[in-house]
Amino acid sequence: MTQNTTSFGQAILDRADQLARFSDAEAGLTCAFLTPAHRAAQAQLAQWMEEAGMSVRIDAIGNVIGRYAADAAVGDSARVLMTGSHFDTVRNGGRYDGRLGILLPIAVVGALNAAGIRLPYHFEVVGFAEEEGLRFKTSFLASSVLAGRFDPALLDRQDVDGVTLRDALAASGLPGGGELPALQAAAVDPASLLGFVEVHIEQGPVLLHHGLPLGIVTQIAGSSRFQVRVEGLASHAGTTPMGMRKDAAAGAAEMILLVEQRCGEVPTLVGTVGQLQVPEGSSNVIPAACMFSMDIRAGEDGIREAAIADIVAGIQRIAARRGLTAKVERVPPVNNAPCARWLMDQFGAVLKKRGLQVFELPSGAGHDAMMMQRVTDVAMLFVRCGNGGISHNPLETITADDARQAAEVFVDFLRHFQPLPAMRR
Ligand code: HGY
Ligand code: MN
Ligand code: MN
Repeated sequence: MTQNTTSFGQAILDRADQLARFSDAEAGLTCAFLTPAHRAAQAQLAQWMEEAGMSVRIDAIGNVIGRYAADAAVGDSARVLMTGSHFDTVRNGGRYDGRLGILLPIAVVGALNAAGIRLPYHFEVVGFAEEEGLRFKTSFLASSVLAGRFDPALLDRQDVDGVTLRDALAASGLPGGGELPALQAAAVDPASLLGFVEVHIEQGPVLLHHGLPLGIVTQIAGSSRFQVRVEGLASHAGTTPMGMRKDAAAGAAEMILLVEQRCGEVPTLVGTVGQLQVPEGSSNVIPAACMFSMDIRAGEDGIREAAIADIVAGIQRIAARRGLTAKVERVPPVNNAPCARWLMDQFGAVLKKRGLQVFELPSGAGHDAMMMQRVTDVAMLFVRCGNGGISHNPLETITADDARQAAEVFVDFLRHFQPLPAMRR
């Protein structure tokens, strides 16, 4: 296949720039689920997929799914190799997190189509509508629908303006109008899948430090998220003696330090409090309430669960000692997801053939592949992250040459892809 390789990588980066213009905020890139910017990004992706030669559908949660149909000679028996990643972002995020894993396969399909090459299987590219949880404090909302793992309780979850997920979907004009049966019917039939592969920026410094453009992911670290509400008693900041206070914010501060201390005890364990609020607080009133998020992750589920048990018990101990109450609400956890050796090896064979080092590394970040791993085998190709490996930050970057190499590896992978003879599920 001939392709203009110099422009291949730059074209992908240019599209990431174009997509980043659809933002909820004037400065930087914020693309939360079902905002006008999000709908514009969705429409743009659908257009690019069609131009690349795919037929496009949009499902009940807003996923954009492009299909590059199998070679007609394969007939009705063709199954689907799926790829994709998310197009929502964190607040003031980077332009490659998630999006690279949609834009790169679209470019790859465009090149295959231009060269008149069809694959012996259907190849589907999914733009997942929501992964980061920014608006409804969920995680993997869109891939959970596709994987048939949608939690109906999430329909009642509210955004900061009190709009429920159910109402947001009903107002969106998406097929199914937010009705549960439509969300359930959007699940893919696992028997139709050959596997799921995701290209993603590494979001860390490992490939950069090793001087390598690409890496193959071994497993994706499990994660648990919580919302904690601490309640105390509002009283006068000038007249209440220090020993007589029920200060919810001071209690929360001690709890946050506990998260830091406990998660610092084990190398692969990490814990983050990324949101912290004193609702309706005043500078001269002792805080009656304090709310914070917790995100706890580890490469092993047992290590994560042990830390959570200690932290939740510690939160209750701190609350009791201070005369406070603490309510800990847990978002359904996502367990550690191993990648499939047979798929990893097919990526490895391509890297080797192309003279690239076969380098394997675990992912500390969560990805849509974790949810898809519940219904099919998955693999991930990581692309080097520049600027010291920073991500969830506007400084996140990749080079055009690394994007080119990733796209070429992906083309090679697709053209030599061998399905597993007997699917494991
Ligand atoms: O939070 C994560 O790991 C991912 O970026 N959603
Ligand atoms: Mn992210
Ligand atoms: Mn991501």
